[in-house]
Amino acid sequence: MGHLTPALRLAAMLSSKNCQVTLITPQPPVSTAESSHIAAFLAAYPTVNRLDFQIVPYTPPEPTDPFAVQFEAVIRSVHLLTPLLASVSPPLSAFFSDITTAAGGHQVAEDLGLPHYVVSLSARFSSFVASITVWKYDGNHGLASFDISTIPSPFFLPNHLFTKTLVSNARALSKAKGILLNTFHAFEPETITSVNDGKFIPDFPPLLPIGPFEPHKLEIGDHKPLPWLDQQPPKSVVYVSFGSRTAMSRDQIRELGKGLEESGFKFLWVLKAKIVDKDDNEGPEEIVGDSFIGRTKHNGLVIKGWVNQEEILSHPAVGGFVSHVGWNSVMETAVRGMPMLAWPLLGDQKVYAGLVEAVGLGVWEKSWGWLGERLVKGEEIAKMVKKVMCDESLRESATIIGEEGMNAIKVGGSSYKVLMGTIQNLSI
Ligand code: BUP
Repeated sequence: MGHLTPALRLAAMLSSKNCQVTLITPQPPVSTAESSHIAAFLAAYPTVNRLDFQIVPYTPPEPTDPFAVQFEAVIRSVHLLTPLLASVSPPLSAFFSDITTAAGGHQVAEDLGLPHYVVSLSARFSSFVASITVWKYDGNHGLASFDISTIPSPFFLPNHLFTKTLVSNARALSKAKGILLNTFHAFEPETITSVNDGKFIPDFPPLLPIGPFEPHKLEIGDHKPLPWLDQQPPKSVVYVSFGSRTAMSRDQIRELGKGLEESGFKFLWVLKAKIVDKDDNEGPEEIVGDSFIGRTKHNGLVIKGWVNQEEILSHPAVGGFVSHVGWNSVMETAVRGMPMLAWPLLGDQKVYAGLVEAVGLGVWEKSWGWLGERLVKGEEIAKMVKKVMCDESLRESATIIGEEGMNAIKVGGSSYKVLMGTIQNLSI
């Protein structure tokens, strides 16, 4: 969802600015969240063309993350896209692809003679990915201000499938016409300026910060926690969610429950227990226990399934967010000026946790490591939740970030100007 969501939002943003958008939808999808979002999106934006793309199934040599398998299947099937896209009417003027499929995307765009734009997340991680082409894998990563301990370990293994794919994507980045980012200048000023001034990688394409991406208005999710939130005092509730594919251990779930209870704050906890939502069939009581639900029923709400996160973050009762620091969540929190507690789960998320802490949007307890790496006890969690909810200077700095984010996307703001300039270039 962390890659589908920005793609759909970008499609909506372009469509609302009179661009004719064709959305390529790989078939079959992996998760229910994916298929329901695509269906709801196409219903809400009827002028967007849908182009189903039958991907060739891929069976990995050993069991692995179903989302990684899907990425691999898409990458392996990408050559089949060129003939499909060649017949789209009216003819395409540009091809946009996610950073995870940048190499294939570049090839398709080149075959069709189209400019290629890469859609990516943060400036920091995108430029970091680009830098791996000039790495020596000896710790010399070429980015002076980058905390090497936040770099995902597969990056140090050149023969790892993940790293090989990234290296080919990184090469494609430097050949793109531009790299569209769900970020804003004031959030990552140093990286954006140094890349765009050519100081980082000479002749690198422009980073185009056009975020925070506007939310799309899709009716998804069976859970409507808003009536419960409506009854809570302002900034009294901590929202807890670790993304759509967190398989947290039962022990950690128990400690998290203890921590929330001990913190004394009200909580809205969106619980996920399996990597793929289709397999996640247990009710919340079965996971956290009836006694927990009973004890906390006046202070907390535990729900399973998809919620409208942006609606929750916009609710006045919500005062802080405990998050796995997926980049979309970071931007959704930043633009609302809400403090967050970063608890990274995998991949690029330690990089984001570091950034969240450095800009003053939130706190990160590094000693917890990756979510699942060690059992973090309830009392440790309670302490950090209190910090996020009570630290006034953190709330002030987060508020300033929120104002900067809102300014970036309003008419005449930095992100607005970059988006309009990009659209103008498409019609040249
Ligand atoms: Br879960 C969940 N509702 O219930 P990130 C997520 N989201 O709106 P990452 C909901 O999905 P992944 C839910 O607002 C964000 O836009 C959320 O993206 C939305 O996480 C998106 O935060 C999740 O970048 O993706 O890890 O990249 O959740 O698929 O692991």
